[in-house]
Amino acid sequence: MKIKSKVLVIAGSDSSGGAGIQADIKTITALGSYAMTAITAVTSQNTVGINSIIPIPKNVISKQIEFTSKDIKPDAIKIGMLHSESVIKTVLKSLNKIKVKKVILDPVMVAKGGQRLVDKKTIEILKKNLLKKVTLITPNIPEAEVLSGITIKTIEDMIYATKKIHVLGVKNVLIKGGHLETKKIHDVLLSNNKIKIFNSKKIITKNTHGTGCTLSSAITTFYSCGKTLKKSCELGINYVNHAIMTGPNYGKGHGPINHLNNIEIKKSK
Ligand code: PXL
Repeated sequence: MKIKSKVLVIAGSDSSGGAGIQADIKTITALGSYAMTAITAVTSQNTVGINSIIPIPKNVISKQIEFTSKDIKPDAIKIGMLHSESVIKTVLKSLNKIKVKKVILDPVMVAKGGQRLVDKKTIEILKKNLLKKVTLITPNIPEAEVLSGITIKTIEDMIYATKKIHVLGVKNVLIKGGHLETKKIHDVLLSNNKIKIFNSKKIITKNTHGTGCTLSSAITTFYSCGKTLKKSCELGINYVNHAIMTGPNYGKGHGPINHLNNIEIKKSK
């Protein structure tokens, strides 16, 4: 298979392999592109919870981004967990230097088990400074509530929240509807001042660890290959739905999904 594009991921490491940088690399690779990484923090975790988060020093984060990109220029960047104000400022400086146009931000704030991954001040800096540099942001409902300042209970609320977040300076907004108590799942995209709603079947499972990381990486990969943002979202959502449906059911808590669902592996005899 010929490699289709190059994607740089700026995110945290998840030792359990289901979320974070590990999910990002698997997704980008499964979809046929080349993954590069800048690790912001190292978490020790399993499917039940997080044991520790160790930050990577600022200068090491900026070196990973700048030194890597100087040699192999990414077609697009996916940003995941930025756990502190200083990490956001560091990433911003590096983004300004490497000048990559396609930047997708998954504003990771809370882990699947409910544990907070970033503090309040970090969220303020993200809103004030980072959003302007981003092509698309992909919050889930709790993250969209924090960013928009409104309570989200319905699809109409989701649409309103996309507009509130757009006003903060980010060009395109995809709010993921998985947390709402609707019959189907509705993901709402605001792009070019138009609303598009993607409807998916709800899959009843506790194994959804890393769905957010996986979706944003899938969207980034499709987008890096030249697809439109709308098409990239549609294809990304489809990929994650299949990954959930074919999940391996590992671990005692929120297990991982199947990142390889896009690949037909031929069995050798
Ligand atoms: O899924 C959010 C997420 C992102 N990044 C890292 C994580 C998690 C959740 O566990 O550990 C590193």
